[in-house]
Amino acid sequence: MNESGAPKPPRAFSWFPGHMRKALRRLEETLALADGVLMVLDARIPASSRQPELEELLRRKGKEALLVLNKADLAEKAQTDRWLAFLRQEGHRVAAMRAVTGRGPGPLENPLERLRQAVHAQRRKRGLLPRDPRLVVVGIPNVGKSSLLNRLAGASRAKTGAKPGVTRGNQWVAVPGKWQILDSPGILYPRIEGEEILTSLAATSCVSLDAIPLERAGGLLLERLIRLGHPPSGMQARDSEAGPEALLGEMACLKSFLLNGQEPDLPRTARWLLQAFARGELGAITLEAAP
Ligand SMILES: Nc1nc2c(ncn2[C@@H]2O[C@H](COP(=O)(O)OP(=O)(O)OP(=O)(O)O)[C@@H](O)[C@H]2O)c(=O)[nH]1
Ligand SMILES: [Mg+2]
Repeated sequence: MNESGAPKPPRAFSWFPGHMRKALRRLEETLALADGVLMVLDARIPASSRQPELEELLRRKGKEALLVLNKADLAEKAQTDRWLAFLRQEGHRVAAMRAVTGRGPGPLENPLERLRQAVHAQRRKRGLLPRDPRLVVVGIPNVGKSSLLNRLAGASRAKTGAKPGVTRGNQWVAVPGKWQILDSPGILYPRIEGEEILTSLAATSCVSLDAIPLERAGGLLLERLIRLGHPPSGMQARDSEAGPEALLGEMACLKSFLLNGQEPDLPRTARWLLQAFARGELGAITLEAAP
């Protein structure tokens, strides 16, 4: 209760520690060197994987980012197309991508080539020799920044991993005759305002499962999957009235995740569900519909 006697709103599950501010400041310095910025989003959660502080910084610096809807192979094609249209309408240049396979820029070829021409023209005007454009890859943890860098470099040059926070320090990778690319560490924390965003981020491994209310996020994901018409196999759409915890209990029984052979093991079930979704084992599913 606060002074007026009204119940306090639930505390948003959010953190914005000092090192985030430090990361933004460091990124600000890096951006001064950058000719182009690749902002990587997860195509399954395009809204929650945007980073308002980062976008604000780019606006302030007059840097236009090329948006990359990555992991498009794990999202629904029709939804991704709607997101592309929406983001273009917002004035962004944007492409869908599967960074983890293939080589070279793929759908980023044209925008990157235009950037290259612009950088050369600008330098010529100033009487300078041409040089390869410097690209900076940014985004929240685990969206595929290092994978994208590797794809653009045509080789495994940066370490990748299924957990958030794999990249630790800044690393420049030169692709002679093409680009120089900076893989910034994935320490631009997402802004977590409310359980819905938290669930999106947990389901895509953008936040560590050890840092969140696991059962709540798992239950909410299950509820959302059912609502979206993608119940995990064995679950049925009619269960959507049951509430997240009951649904998770049902899922536990279905999977035989039981404590002492009888009690549903909710944390284990939640972890399994969130991780299975993150890996795409429940199918290609977009969690956040385009506005
Ligand atoms: N299916 C699929 N998986 C991808 C794609 N891009 C990246 N991944 C996987 O997602 C996980 C994270 O990829 P990284 O490239 O390490 O992501 P990051 O943004 O550099 O992560 P941090 O450095 O931890 O912030 C890895 O397991 C990748 O294999 C994609 O387009 N499709
Ligand atoms: Mg990385």
